[in-house]
Amino acid sequence: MIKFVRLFVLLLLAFSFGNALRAQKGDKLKLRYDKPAKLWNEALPIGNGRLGAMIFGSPSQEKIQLNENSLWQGGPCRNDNPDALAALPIVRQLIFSGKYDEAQNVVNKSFISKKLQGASYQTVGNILLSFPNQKIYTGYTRELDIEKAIETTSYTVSGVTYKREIFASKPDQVIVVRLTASKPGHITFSTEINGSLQISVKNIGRDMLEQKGISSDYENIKGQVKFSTRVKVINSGGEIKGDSSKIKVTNANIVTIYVSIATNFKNYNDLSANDSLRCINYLIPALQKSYEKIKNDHITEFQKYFKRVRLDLGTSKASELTTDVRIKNFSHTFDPELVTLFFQFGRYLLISSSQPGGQPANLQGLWNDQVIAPWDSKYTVNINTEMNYWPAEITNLSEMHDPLIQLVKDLSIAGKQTAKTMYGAKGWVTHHNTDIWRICGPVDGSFWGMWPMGGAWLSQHLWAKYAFNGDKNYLKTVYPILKSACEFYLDFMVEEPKHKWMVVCPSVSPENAPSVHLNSSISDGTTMDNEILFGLFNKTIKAAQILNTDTNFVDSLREMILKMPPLQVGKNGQLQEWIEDWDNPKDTHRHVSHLFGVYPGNEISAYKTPKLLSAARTSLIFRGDVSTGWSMGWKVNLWARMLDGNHAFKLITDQLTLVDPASTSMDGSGGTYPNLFDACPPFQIDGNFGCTSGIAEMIMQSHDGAINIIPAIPDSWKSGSITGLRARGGFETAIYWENHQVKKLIIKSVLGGNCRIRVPNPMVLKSKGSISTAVGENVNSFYENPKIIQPVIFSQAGLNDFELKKTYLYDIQTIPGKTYVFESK
Ligand code: FUC
Repeated sequence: MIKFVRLFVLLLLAFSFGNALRAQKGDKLKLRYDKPAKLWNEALPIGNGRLGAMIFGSPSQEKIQLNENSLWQGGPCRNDNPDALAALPIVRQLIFSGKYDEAQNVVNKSFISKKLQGASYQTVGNILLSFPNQKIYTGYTRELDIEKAIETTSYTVSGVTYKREIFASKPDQVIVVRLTASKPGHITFSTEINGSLQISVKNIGRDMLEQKGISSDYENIKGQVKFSTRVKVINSGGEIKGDSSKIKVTNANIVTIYVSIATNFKNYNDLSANDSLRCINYLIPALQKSYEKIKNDHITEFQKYFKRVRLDLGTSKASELTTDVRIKNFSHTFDPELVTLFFQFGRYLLISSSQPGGQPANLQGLWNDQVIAPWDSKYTVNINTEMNYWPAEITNLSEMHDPLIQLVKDLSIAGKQTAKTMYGAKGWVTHHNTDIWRICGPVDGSFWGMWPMGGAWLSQHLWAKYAFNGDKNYLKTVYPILKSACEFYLDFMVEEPKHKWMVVCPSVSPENAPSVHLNSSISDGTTMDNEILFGLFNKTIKAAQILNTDTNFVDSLREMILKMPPLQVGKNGQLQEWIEDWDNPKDTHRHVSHLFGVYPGNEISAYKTPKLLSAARTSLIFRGDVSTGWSMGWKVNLWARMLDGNHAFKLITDQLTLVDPASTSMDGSGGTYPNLFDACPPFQIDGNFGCTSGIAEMIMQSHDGAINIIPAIPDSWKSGSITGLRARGGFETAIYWENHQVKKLIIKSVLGGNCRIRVPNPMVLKSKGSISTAVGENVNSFYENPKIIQPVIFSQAGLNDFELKKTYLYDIQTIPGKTYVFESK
């Protein structure tokens, strides 16, 4: 009997251990559903940076919606408005005499592009696989494994279990669909391809379809992006035949489908590639490889990036439910793994939509099923495009940053002509939108477009890549772009009459208008512009110093910084959004532009400028929490920088609010669609990326003189760990915390230099090296923060001191390539 009980206990243990393993392995990094997608916002995304697909997973008809990232409306073009040059002094005069409405009229007439408001990113079309007699099924599952980047659908019909496995391979540049069944001879279906831009579809032999198409016209520009798609079907067993633009497979055992797509796009000025040849050249080598090899190579390549970061915030039973239900339940259940999944999904999306050599992730990343997408799925550079890249460095995906760096390089060339034609200025400029043709002129109307700051913000990504990796050769290649961006503002900035400050004029605080002149947003010297330029000028100064060049130019930048408007705290104790105290405490506008200095900038921070951070906090409270998806994503980062983990978590909770997949209305409130895509609404990928970066900033920050470990952990993340986050100055971290105390910290130093850590509890160094309590400024130059101009604080502003929790600050001298292990004392 005793033996029997022992055996039973052992079996029970083995069983529960097995279950625990299953729960951990099976559910953690998967999006799971128990029904097919009816709508696009339920379908699941795969991508290899260039090719993207959304998979619906219906048993009787699989729909795979396709994208290729260079398929955009129109062709090479420019949209500068030359009338601006003569109108510039008039507009400035009107602004400086308070005639904002009149200034706005002139801007709309003479500055905003007369043609070409930006081209739309377009869909290739859909592959449809029609399976007869599969309307009634059981055991349906559909999942996206974001650790392997594979989508799987499985279900049972009449005792046969069918499985579809789909992925987009980076090494082999094709999308692969694998169909299997639990019994031989049961796979019967027909394949077709359609799309609004398609010109022709035909069969090539019995097992291939070829689709040809061209992008649509855009205003007066002819559609010139040609594309070719080939769908090759390989069956094992059964029969295959091609007929009337379809391929029919009957009674096969296994089927593999290879999808190759290519365009004639070489770069924004050149459409001379041969799309057909490219398409074949991608396909042929892929067909030489076995399915297993293509799949393994795909997983290896994807995991090279993905596995760099692991996050554990704890587990709960909630993760057993399907993803849509978990989003629905999130606000009232404890589901830390949904946060982990959402965080890692952002990294998955960046790896899948932004690969070196390709286009950067646009407003929808890589995924768009329309011919004219919402906001054309362009690059909105007054927040959205930059937000896409916030997770790139901190979450250890620096290579994924490269397409954005290339975009900035392109714009620095295209934008030179804009600077000259429109403003008679040196350097380069771009406004609030650009597209694959790298337009740089202002679009959409002055409310949005009259913002000559896109280049200045984007350029800071050039610096960010250096700040995390310290590669001086890289810095040398991007320095001329930083310099040329600064040259534009040195020429363009003008003295305003009241305080004699040098300002950007005309401009807007993105998409917002002061309540005092509601109908016009036009203004000068806005806080965001000043903060962006403070960042750009100081980063350029630093780059010049590192490269030992341009001392006179550095002096001119220094002089300009001293003449710019200081940060100002207004009568409500808030950080002013505009040059005058026009802020309305009831203004809940989605853009929080004036808080640029808190995040992504670092002009305002907890340890350096606590009073200003307190004013920024007041502004953030005025703006409220719930807003568009991307706005909430930004606020997660902002609350993290305000060291308030609970408020940051509140924003994550607001973001993880289930939005009806049918709701795409632009004035709905934001949240998350069932497929974990951010709902602005409509779908915009920026909110995904913003939240991923915000979660990282809650756990580790490196902008304020030290590597700050668990600076903004909410009460509910009592214990957890994260490995692989990167800090400025080439430090890679592994962080383990328990009961809100750092238990263990491992730091790998890539570049060497002083490593200053800020921790909530005393630590000791367990590995070789010496640790000391930090005093004075951090001598590591990556941690040197520029001095800010004395802010102007309204005398009765009633500013509170920013409350700082007790922390411990240590210094350790590091050697390149060495790892340092700290434990709690
Ligand atoms: C800006 C935002 C909108 C939207 C659009 C693409 O205009 O204000 O909310 O995100 O970009």
